[in-house]
Amino acid sequence: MEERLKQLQQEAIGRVEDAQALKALNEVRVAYLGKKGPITEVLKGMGKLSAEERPKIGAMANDVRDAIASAIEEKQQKLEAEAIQAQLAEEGIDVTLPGRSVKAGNHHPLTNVVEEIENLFISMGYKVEEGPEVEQDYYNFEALNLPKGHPARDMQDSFYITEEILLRTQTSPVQVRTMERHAGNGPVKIICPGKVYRRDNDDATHSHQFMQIEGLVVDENIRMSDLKGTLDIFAKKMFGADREIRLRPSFFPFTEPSVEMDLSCKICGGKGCNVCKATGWIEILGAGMVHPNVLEMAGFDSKKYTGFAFGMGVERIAMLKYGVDDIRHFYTNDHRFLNQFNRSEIN
Ligand code: 2NL
Repeated sequence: MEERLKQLQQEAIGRVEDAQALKALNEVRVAYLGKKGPITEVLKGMGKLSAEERPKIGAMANDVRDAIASAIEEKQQKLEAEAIQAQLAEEGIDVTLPGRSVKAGNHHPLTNVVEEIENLFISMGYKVEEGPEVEQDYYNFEALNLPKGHPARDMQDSFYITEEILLRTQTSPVQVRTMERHAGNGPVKIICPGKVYRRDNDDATHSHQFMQIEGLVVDENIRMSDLKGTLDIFAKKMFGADREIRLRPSFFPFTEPSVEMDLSCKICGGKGCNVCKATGWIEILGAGMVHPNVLEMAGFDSKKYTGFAFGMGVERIAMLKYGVDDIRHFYTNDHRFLNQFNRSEIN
């Protein structure tokens, strides 16, 4: 019996030493110290022993069990410590590695141009007004002297939602709504930036959705010379003090007289090149004196009040300012394009 116990102790401790993982160690515990294990077996067989042998063997069996248990306990602590070390080594962070740079976004070039134009007019006392993109036929057309059936409001050219509701084709409805709010009292001095929509096939110079900025001044004694002076300041501040403007007669249903404004070409200095098509002038916006019908429909007395208005496509202005050759660059979100317009580098 003594021999058997010594042998068990040796065997168990050998297996504890061999165990390389907590799972294997637990198997050793179950095998030697479990209810069906050999030590329990020995203790069960004590009844057959003589009275003097019994306490000796009993004490020895307890010692063997304690020795195995403490060997297991010791090994378990060692394996657990090793497991933590291994995990730490694997999850370790090398704080000496160089960091990954976080790419900061920047403002879209159209946002930059809109804000630049806004600030320019704010400095001349204008207020910025915005309004709905889904608009009533009345505000988009009728109130602008474009009655139903007018050839300039072809159904084919607009995105209609119902007979009376459409996506605005210009930002003028915002100006009409603002004039209505003034209830016949001047002055009105506003610019209206925003998205507009036209049924058109997209190409290098056309987009079915684009941005427009319109300006409107209504007061007593507003004259064509006020319009010309305002546009001249705008052109020089936006494109450089060396630029000239020229006004050509044109037609819009909502202004009378109507003009188109050209900017002197910087590329050829007026001699004639590709961009100005050998004329020395580049067309950049439309304008005119507000049509009396438009003033009257919005509640203004056209004998007392006069006004001027102008409208420009923001993309066209941005293309001329930065030499962009395709309007679609503004909408396709190619970072190689967008990253060239970092605001801190432009302003
Ligand atoms: C263009 C021309 C223009 C206006 C817009 C306007 C607004 C009111 C009354 C009268 Cl409420 N006129 N706006 C006037 C002339 C031209 O836009 O080529 N835009 C891209």
